[in-house]
Amino acid sequence: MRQIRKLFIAVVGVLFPAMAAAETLPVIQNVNAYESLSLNGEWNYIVDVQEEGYYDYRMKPYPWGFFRNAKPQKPEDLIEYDFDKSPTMQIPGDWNTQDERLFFYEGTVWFKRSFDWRSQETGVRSLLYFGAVNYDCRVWVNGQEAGHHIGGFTPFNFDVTEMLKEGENTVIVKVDNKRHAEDVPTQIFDWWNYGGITRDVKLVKVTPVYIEDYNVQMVSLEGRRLAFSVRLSKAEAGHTVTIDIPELKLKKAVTTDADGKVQMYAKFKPQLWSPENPKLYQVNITFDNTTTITDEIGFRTIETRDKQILLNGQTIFLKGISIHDEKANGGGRANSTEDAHQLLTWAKELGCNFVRLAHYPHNEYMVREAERMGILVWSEIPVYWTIAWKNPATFANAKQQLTDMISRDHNRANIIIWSIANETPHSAERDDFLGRLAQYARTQDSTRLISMAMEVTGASNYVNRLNDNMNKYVDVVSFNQYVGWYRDVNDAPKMTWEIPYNKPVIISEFGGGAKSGYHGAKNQRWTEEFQENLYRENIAMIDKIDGLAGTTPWILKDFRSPRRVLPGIQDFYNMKGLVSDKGTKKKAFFVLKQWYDSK
Ligand code: GCB
Repeated sequence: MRQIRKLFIAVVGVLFPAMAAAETLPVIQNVNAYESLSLNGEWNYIVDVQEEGYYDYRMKPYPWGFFRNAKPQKPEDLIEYDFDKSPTMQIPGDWNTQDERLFFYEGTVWFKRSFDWRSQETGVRSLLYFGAVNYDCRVWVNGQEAGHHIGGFTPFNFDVTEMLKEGENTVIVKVDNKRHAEDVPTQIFDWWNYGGITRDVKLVKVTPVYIEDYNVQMVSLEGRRLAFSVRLSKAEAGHTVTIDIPELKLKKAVTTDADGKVQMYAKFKPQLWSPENPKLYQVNITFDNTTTITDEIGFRTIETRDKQILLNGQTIFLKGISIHDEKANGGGRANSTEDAHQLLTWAKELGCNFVRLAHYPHNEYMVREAERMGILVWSEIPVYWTIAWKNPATFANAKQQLTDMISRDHNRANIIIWSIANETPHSAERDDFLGRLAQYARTQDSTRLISMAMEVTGASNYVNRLNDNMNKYVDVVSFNQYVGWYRDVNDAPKMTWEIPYNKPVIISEFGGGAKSGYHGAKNQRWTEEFQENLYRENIAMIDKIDGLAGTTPWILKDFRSPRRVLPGIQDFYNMKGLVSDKGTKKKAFFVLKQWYDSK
């Protein structure tokens, strides 16, 4: 099938290069383990408010778009753009913080980068990999369309082998971050819609058949059994895959079946990964005795028993905090180990053993750094607020983002919860959408817990009841509540909480805003004292909730949001951070820390 498709691409590519899309392949597991050419760095860009680089004046896609990277050939030629004379910005990076004209911009920007490439070996294939591009992107290599991707926070790769040539090559990417009601996330959301190529770009060298995905996991605590599985990029029998964990003196070779898969079990006795001992083992996986990829993998179990969460068979209280994938100091989208380390160090100082990476999959450095630092993770997709529940394309989009989130991170020991939604309004269509999504999540990963951030409905002023049909699909019941901010703080002592399910409970959000350095009485909104009091009252209130297994208050750091317009206070920041955007700790930070330290 792939051969026929390749032929089709080649023929169409010759006749009409811009229309010949390459194959969109499943995301390659552990991309950083492969030899690759980084395409990070300076890219030229053109802001295209009316998308004239893609649509003609009748709004039809046309073959003379900017992706041709045309240059005048004769003096009289009319070419009204020039990538090489256009400004540059750093990739990965959002455009909002790199060009002040683009701070609020939501629309299309074109990017171009040239690079030198030589085909040193025959039979080597090249995958063009993007860590994430927000939101809708089309990619061309040397004028041929490599592919189209939607979704702003998950990786994707195209096979561009047939499009490359010796010497100079050019990649052009059209990125559009306009919001639409049918998208995931939808039109409204409370964070900055950073546009652009926000994560790493690379050309990855793979063998003609390669390991597309592998899974290395401990399946049972008592028996300590290792489960190892592999899926090749092609359904081909007879390939040898070797797993080697030198520190455990475990080495086994297995042969793929006709589906290009292997599944193997072995007894082993690893030290267990935990927040106190975030032990990772070097794991080498070799394909056909030629290519070896190396990963760092931890082994642990996660399960629930009645209202408890058990890590490695022991009850754990999840001392968490919510985090957005945003750098400090107004720096825009995060995308490095340094960015991750900064945010996670604050979380550690707060006494956390857990973080909620809201409201979309964060960059891979964040997850890996948290794993090294012994921090457990809740990871989620941006099914947030008013999604177009009835639209099958919206469901397919959410499902693809869920697939890609799980594909990228299913070997991370620290991820214990996949969350499928946040604060969604109840309806039959929503129940159908989320029910199917939750069931699908289990088919992709049966070893982790499933949750979603729900909302309580008020039975009366002071009685809060969780009554959500989705409870049957989740392992952990989570909900957001804003007593003290959107509701009166003085009511906190009178509140009761009814959660009629025999499952652990996480308060996935609570909190309120304060401007760092602004002081006053505890009833003076926006002061640090107001936030401090709110935290005191909330902690006293939620500590009594039956089955409370953890919290992830909202939020670690003030973050940018276009919904937060109050001059002099918000100035386009959501101020609910426990640290300011500059990293200054607010008074409430120490209230939460004290509670966590006592737990
Ligand atoms: C919420 C949302 C979160 C908002 C927060 C707020 O419930 O889940 O994304 O930022 O409230 O600050 O209002």
